[in-house]
Amino acid sequence: MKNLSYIALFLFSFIIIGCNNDDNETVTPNNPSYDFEITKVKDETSGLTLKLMASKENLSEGVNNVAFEIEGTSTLTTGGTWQIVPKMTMMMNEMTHKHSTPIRGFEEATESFSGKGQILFVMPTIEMGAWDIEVQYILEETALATWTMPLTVEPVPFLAEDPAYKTVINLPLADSDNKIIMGYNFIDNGNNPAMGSNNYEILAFKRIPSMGHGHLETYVPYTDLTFGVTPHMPSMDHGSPNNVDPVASTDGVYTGVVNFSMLGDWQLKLNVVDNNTVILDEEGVSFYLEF
Ligand SMILES: [Cu+2]
Repeated sequence: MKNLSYIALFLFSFIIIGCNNDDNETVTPNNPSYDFEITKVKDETSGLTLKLMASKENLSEGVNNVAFEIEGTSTLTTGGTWQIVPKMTMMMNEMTHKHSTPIRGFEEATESFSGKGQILFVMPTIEMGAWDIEVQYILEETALATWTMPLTVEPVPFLAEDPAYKTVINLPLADSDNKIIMGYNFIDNGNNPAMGSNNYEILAFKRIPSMGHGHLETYVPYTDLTFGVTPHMPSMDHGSPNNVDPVASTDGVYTGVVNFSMLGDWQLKLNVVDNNTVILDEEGVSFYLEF
C-alpha cells in the first residue's frame, strides 16, 4: 500500500511537470530539450546557484540553444528581469579588447528560469581569447543576483579547407560601419542535421559598433531580408530537390527546409537581399557543414 501511494505520487508529479512543460512550449514544433548542463556558478550574495543548460553537450561556434535555471527549489523575488551578456576578452597587440555576441529569445522568464534563448557565438574560444557570460537578475534597477560563468566555446572544424565555408557569416554592410551576422540552427533531431528533409532557421543580426570606451557593440535582429538558399554537395558536385527558402518567422529569424539527400559535405549557398540591396550572393561565402 505504501509503495502504491509512492507510485501514485510519482505519477502525479510527472503529470504536473508535464503540464508545466507544455505551458512553456512555444509555437515551434519539436522544440529542443535542454538536457545538458554546461556549467553552474554560485552567487555569494543571494546564495543561489545558476545552471546553464543547452540542447547539446558542448557550446560551439554558431547558434546554441540554451536556458539558465536556478538550481534547487529556491527562487528570486517575482517581477525582475534577466540580463544576459556574453563577453569575449581578447588579447590583441598586448591590449585587452572586449566584445560581445548576438543573443535572442529568453522571453518566457520566471523568478527561477531565464526562458529559452539562443546565443550565436561569432567565434570559438582561442588561445588569446576567452568567453564568459554575465547573468543578472534585476528588480527595480538593483541586481538581486549576479553570476559570471566562464565558458568554453568549441570550434567547428572542417575536413575541407575553403575560406568561403562558414559556420558563422560576418560581412560588412555597405555605407556604414555596421555588419551582418548570420548563423543557422536545425530545429529537429537535437539541433543536428540529418539525412533527408530538415527544418532549419537562419538567425540574422545587424551588428552596430561600440559607442566608445567601455561599451560593447550591440546586435539587433535583422528584419526584412529575402533568402534564396541552394544546397550543394561540393565533393560530388550536385544539389538536392524539394528545398524551401527560409522566410521570416519572427524578428531576425528565417525558417525553411533543406533536403540533404545524402550524408557528407554540404554547402548552403546563399542569396541574401535587403529590399533591393544584394548583401550576399552564391559566389560569396556560404554556410557549410559535414555530417
Ligand atoms: Cu573574439
